[in-house]
Amino acid sequence: MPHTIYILNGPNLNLLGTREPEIYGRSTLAEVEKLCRATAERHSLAVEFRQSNHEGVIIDWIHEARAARVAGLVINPAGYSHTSVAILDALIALDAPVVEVHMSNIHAREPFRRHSYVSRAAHGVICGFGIDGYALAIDGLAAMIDARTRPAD
Ligand code: CA2
Repeated sequence: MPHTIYILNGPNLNLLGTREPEIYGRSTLAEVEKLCRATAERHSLAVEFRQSNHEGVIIDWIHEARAARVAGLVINPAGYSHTSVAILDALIALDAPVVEVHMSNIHAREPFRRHSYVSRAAHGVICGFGIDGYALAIDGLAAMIDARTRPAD
């Protein structure tokens, strides 16, 4: 059975490719999903790829990932990065590596975007690489999963 990773996307990311191309590029979320599936396949990882505009739904999916004992999780919490202690708490309860991804460089934007509550629960954070950040996040997560599951010698 392949290891499964969850890739969760927060509010408004369903609109990707339709607005603000100078910040987020022209790719759609469907194209991001395709990139994620191709990247995960190279690491023999199965993918659950989801997007929601609702904080509670995202929290329920993190609980679902916990119950399913997923190998790891990639999350772009979008606007909730900067507001959600509840998503942070759900991620803290997940016993698997978490990589937070942002397409834009949040540190070079408005001051309110420079802090992410979610980062406290993240094993790695990637920002500023556009949608390629998702592929980088999966590569990094795969290395973390390998390190955790490799038998000790
Ligand atoms: O850079 C990122 O990936 C963000 O997580 C994107 C969020 C933003 O609130 C974060 O500060 C940084 C925004 C997601 C909404 O994306 C849209 C893209 C195109 C059109 C409309 C929304």
